[in-house]
Amino acid sequence: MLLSERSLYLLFTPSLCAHDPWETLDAALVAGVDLVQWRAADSSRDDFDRCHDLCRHAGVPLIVNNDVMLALRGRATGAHIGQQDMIAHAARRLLDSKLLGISTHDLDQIDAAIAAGADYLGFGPCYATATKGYDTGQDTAMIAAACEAVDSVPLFAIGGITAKNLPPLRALGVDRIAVSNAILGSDDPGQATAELRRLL
Ligand code: 3NM
Repeated sequence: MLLSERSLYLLFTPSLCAHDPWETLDAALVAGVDLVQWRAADSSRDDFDRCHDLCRHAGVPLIVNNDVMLALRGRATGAHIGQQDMIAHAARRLLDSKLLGISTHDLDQIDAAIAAGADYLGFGPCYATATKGYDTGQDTAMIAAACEAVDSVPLFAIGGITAKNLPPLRALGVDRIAVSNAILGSDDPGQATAELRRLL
């Protein structure tokens, strides 16, 4: 499956799971998560490898947040960086043909990320989210403008997205999302994933 065909991106942080992290990840993969980000700087290499194995068995690419060297050493599919993380051009060079994802928060950052060679973008926060300490979301007009502005690479809307608040985003043009709490914090991660998948 091409990256452009993937639309439900799980940010996986074992410590944020309401239940057993590995059962959570497994249930999410079975129910339709089709891209995973390892977002767990404090976790062990064994945990990373376990995540990697689960994703590989599911045929789902694994992206490492903010650690290009782990992405390379750990044979991940790519790495994701934010605006404060490693400089995008350096990450692009180090990753070579591996995927590079970049978080963006406005149209200038979108242009810069594409110019730096991002393979996909995150754009947010769409809503307030405790996961990253954002108190408010972007203007709806800004979210629509971001979706409209990007057609050369996939754009994943992110930040506070749940099954309840996804439909208005869909109406703004959002067709790919990245989530953490909506799945990891759910009592039934498989059902939560299936519901998001249905809404996409
Ligand atoms: N980045 P949840 S929002 C990691 O706007 C992250 O760039 C964001 O987690 C951005 O789905 C966010 O629990 C948190 O809100 C996503």
